[in-house]
Amino acid sequence: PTTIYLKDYSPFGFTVDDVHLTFDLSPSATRVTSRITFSPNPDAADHTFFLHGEELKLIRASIDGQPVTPDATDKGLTCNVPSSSFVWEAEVEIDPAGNTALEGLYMSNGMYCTQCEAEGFRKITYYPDRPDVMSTFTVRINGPEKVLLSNGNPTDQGEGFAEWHDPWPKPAYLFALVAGDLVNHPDRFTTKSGKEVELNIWVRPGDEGKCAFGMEALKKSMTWDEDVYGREYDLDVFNIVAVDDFNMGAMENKGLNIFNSSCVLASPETSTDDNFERIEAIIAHEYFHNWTGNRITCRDWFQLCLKEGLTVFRDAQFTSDMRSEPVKRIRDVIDLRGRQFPEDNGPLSHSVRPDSFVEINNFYTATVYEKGAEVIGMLKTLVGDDAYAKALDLYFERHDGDAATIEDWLAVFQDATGRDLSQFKRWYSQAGTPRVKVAEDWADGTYTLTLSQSTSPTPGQDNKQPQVIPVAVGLLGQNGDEVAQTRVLELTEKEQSFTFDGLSTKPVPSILRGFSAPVILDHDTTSAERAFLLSHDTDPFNRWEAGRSLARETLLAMITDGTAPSGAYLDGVQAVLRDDTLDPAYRALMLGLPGQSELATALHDGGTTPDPQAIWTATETLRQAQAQHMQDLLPRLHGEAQVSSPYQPDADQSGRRALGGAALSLITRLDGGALAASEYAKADNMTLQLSALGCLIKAGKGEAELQAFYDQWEDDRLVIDKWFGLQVSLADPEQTATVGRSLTQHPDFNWKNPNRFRAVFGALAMNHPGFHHASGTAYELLAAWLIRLDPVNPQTTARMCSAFQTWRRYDAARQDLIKVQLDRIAATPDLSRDVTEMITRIRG
Ligand code: BAL
Ligand code: ZN
Repeated sequence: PTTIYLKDYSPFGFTVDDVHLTFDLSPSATRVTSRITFSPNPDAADHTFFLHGEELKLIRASIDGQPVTPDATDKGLTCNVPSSSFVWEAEVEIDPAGNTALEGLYMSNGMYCTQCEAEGFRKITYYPDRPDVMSTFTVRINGPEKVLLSNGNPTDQGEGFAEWHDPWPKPAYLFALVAGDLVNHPDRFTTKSGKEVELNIWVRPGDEGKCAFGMEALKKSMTWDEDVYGREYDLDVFNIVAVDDFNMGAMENKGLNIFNSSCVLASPETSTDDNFERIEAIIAHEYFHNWTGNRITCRDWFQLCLKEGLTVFRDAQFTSDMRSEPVKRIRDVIDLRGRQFPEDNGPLSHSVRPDSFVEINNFYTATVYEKGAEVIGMLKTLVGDDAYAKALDLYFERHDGDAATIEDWLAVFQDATGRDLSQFKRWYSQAGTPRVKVAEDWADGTYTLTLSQSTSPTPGQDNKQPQVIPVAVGLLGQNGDEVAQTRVLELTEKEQSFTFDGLSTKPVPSILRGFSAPVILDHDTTSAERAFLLSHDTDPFNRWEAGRSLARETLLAMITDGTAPSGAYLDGVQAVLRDDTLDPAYRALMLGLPGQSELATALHDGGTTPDPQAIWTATETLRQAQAQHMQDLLPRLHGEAQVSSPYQPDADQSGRRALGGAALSLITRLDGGALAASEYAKADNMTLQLSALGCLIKAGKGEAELQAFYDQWEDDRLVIDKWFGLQVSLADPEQTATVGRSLTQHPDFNWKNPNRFRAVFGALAMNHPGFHHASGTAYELLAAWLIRLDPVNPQTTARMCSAFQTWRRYDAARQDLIKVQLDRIAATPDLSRDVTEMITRIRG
C-alpha cells in the first residue's frame, strides 16, 4: 500500500464552482448523475484532471455537453479537459445494498444513508475527494421513500422527489443523504439574532419515544455555542438521523448529522445514566463541528486534529458547564490514561498531527481526538482565558470558509497574544507521553521544585526535544491550609527549578492540578503525603489523584511483593466517602481503582513483566478489602441511589446512582448478591437494572435475571448490545473466551452490525485477565473474527486490531501466542489496506 506524506501536499489543479447531484434511488442499482463546474486553480502548479472514484460503474461522461471517454482505474479517472472553466457531467451506478463497509451510500435496515468522512464520497461519484476542495451543493433525490434528506435547506419536494441546496461551500466529506420511511421528533430554535430554525430527529417508527433527550441536548448545545463562543447556526433546518449500522459514533455532515442510534436514542428504561451523558456530549460535539470543522475545515487529513481536538475540547467544556467540572475532568483523564496513553507508548504511537499515513481511517484515534483536546487545553492555560477567547474570535473571523492548517491555528494565537508558539508546536509533531520527574528542596523558608522532562523514543522518532509543559502547582501547609495558590509553572527546558519564598514550614506540594498537561508525573513521595493530599487538597482533581495513586501504589505492592492492602489507602478513601458534603459522583469516582491494563503498563514501566492473572487477583483482593473495611458505611452510600423524585439523567441524580451502584457492588461481595437480586427485581430504570445485573454476574449468580433481561428486551437492539457486552466484560478470566465464543453462536449475534460486533469483541479486549488468559484462546477467537469481518467491514476490523497493541509488554509465552495471531491475520489473502497497515504497525 502507498504511504501518503504531509510534506507532499499540493493544491488540486481546479476549483469547483458548484456541484449538482441527482440520485435515482434503487437498492442495488442507484444512479448518481453529477454536474460540476470546474475552473483552473491559479494557486496550483499541476493541472492534471484526476477525479477519485471507487466501486463505481461509469455509465457516461461529458464535458461541456460533449461525450468523453476518460481513463478509469479502480481508484479514479483522468481526462483531457479545456484550459478554462468547463462543466463536467457523469452518470454512475452504485450498489448501496451490497455496501457492507458502511462507507459511501449504503443501506441500513431498509433505509439509505451515507458516511463520507474521510474518503467515502468517492464511492458515490467521481469527484476530487479531498477536504480542501469546497463547493456549494444542490441535490435532487428521486425515490419512493417518505423522507428524502440532504444537506442545507429544502428547496422543493413532491411525490417521489426532494431537492436541497446547501449555500455553504463544503468539502465532499460533509455530504450526506438519507432516504427512508422515517418519523421525526420536531422542535424549533430561535437563534440569538432571531433566525428561526426547524429541528428534527429522524428515527425508525417505534423509536419516536427516545428522541426527547437528544433534542433538549441539541437546543442546549445551540444556546451554549452562542453564549460561550458567539457562534450561531446558519441554516433554516438542522436534521439528525439515527442509523443502526454505523462505523463511528456520529457524523457532522452540514445540516444533516447522522448518528449511530446508540449515540442519540435514549429513554430511562433503556439507557443508563452514562449513556445519557455520552449522548448529550456527542450531540454537542457534532453540533459544535458546524463551526469547528464545517465553516472552518481541514486543508488535508493530516490536519484532522484541527477540527477534532478543538471540538472535543469544546464538548468537554460544554459537559463541564452542564454537569460537574471536576467529575468531567477526572472521567476524561481516566479515559485518556486508559486509551491514549497505551497508544502513545506503543507501536501505534503517532503525533497529534501525523506526518504520514496509509489509510486515514486508522487515524481517528485517541491521540488525534483526546490528546488533541489536551493540547488545546494547555494552550488555553498558557495564554489565559481572555486571550483564548480573543484568539478564537480571530480564528473564526480570519478563517471562516477556509480549509485551514495547524500553522493557521497557531498563527492566530501568536497574533492575538504576541506569544511565540514555536516550541509549543512540538505538541503537534512529537509523539509519546512526556514524563515529568519531580525533585524537592527546602531551605531557609524557600521551597524549590525541580522538574525534568523526558519522552521515550516512539516509532520513527528516536530523539525528543523538550516541550512546553504547563504544570499547575499549589502548596499546602502542614495543617492543610493552602499556603500558595495555584501557579502555572512553564517547564520549557529539559530540567528547570522553580522557587516559592516566604514559607514558614516545608509545604506539601499539589502538582499538576487539574491535570494541566497530558504527562506522566514521576513524584517519589510518601504514602503519608498522598494520604494528606487525599484529605486536604483544595484542588478536586488532585485530591482524587492522591487517592488514585495510593490505590495504584498498594496494588503494585500487592502484585510484586504480596503485601496486604494499605491501611492508609482504605482509611483515606473511607474518610472521603463519609463526607456527605462532597458530590456523590465525585465520591463514586473515589471508590474506583486503576484499570488492570493501566497497572500492567505501570509494572512494565517499572521493569516488571505484568502477569494479568496476578493483577486481577490483587484487584479482586483490594475490592474485597474495601468492602470489608467500609461495611458499616456501605448501606448509607447505597441509599444515595434511592431518589424519590421522577427519574432524571442529570448530574445530581446520576451521581447518586453512581455512588449507590458502586456501593452495591461492594455489598455484593459481602452478602453474595442478596441485595443485588432484590434491587434487580425492583429496578425501574436501566441504570439500576444493569448495575444490579452486573453485580449478580460478577458474583457468579444471576442466570435467571440474565434470561429475564433478555426476554424483557429482546426487541430492543441497543439494550441487547448491553446484554452481550456485560456477559463478556464481567466473565471470570477462566471463562471469558468461552462466554465470548458462545455468544457469537447466539442467533442475535449479527456480526455485520458494528455495534453488536463491538459489544462482544470490544468487551473481550477490555476484559484484561480474560483477554490475556495464558491459554491464548481469547487471542485466537478475536483473530478469527477479525479475519472474517475484514472483507465485510475493514474500518471496524482495523479499529479492533488495536486490542493487540500492547502485546510486547507481556511475557514471552503470551507474546508468542499473540504473534501467531498477528502473523495469521497478516497472511490472510486480500487483507484490506486498513488492516494491513494496523497489523504492520503493531508487529513493528
Ligand atoms: N468527524 C467524525 C465524527 C466526529 O468526530 O464527530
Ligand atoms: Zn468530531
